[in-house]
Amino acid sequence: MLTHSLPTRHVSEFAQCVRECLTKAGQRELPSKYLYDEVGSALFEAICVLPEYGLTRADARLLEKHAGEIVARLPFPIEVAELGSGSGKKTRWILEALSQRQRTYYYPIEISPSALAACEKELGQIDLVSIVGYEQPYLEGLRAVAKRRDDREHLLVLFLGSTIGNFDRAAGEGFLREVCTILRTGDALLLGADLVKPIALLLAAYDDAVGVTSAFNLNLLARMNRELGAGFDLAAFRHAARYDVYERRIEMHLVSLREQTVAIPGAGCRPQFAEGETIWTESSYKYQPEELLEMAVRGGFRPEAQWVDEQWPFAETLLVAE
Ligand code: AVI
Repeated sequence: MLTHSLPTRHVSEFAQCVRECLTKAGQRELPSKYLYDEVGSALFEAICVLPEYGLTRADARLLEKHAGEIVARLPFPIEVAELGSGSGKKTRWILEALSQRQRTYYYPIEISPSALAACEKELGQIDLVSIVGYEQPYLEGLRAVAKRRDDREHLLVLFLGSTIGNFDRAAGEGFLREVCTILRTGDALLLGADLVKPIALLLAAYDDAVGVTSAFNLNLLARMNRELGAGFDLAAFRHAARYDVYERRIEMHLVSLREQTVAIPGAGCRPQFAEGETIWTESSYKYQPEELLEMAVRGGFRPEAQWVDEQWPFAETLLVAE
């Protein structure tokens, strides 16, 4: 696989963000993108197969079941870009359906080189599909992909797995608008988003019995220990999943179990934590199906179709740029 990458800037960016986020007054928060180092990405793969976490299976079921119909609704010829390819497993259904009618270029856009490699391994053997990876942030990568096509070619952008849920609602809508400005009229966006469901199901999905999600969350402290020489005692924090009914979001927190001061030499700070104080590490917003359509319209898209899984409320929404 050919890969376009940017110079590494992650470590210093991480250090700076840790310093800013953990030394500010009030609720401490770290951006959820930092959960995904190599260990975190492997733990996330494990989360995806947990019995409590129905989201990934629902996404895959919908794509398997409706790939033919999705592809039939797309213009021809078309190239495919995916924002956050992950391992690429779910994308297989779309690429296989497309390859029955045309040779297809597939551009996974992903900041993790190991995820790009896994994606190439998973999807590299599909006939008539060529893969060119972009090791870049989503919008930068999408701009580069959109620029390289010729006048006749349309683009299908895949934004699956409910990654939109990790933006707050306004930022999610802003992101869709940004994507739309990069696209040409008639290009498409397939958006996978997790839907509102009973609170007990959500709490179990984000605080599973085996403790994989807990390990995924605590790994952020371990990552600061590894990369920034921090002195976090992982046993002095616990994972907590909370549901905010008003905001319709799951929150992941790391709760300090005692009063403590932690040195983080690589970030040049020594944050203090009171007992019970938390570091908020992720939000996962849950949507109503029609809310996704309204949001997409405000972002410049025309809703073409929507499919909802029957076992685990999750929606696949096909949008066309106007
Ligand atoms: C990647 N993202 C959509 C997942 C989610 O459900 O918000 C991340 C995750 N966090 C805990 N479990 C899964």
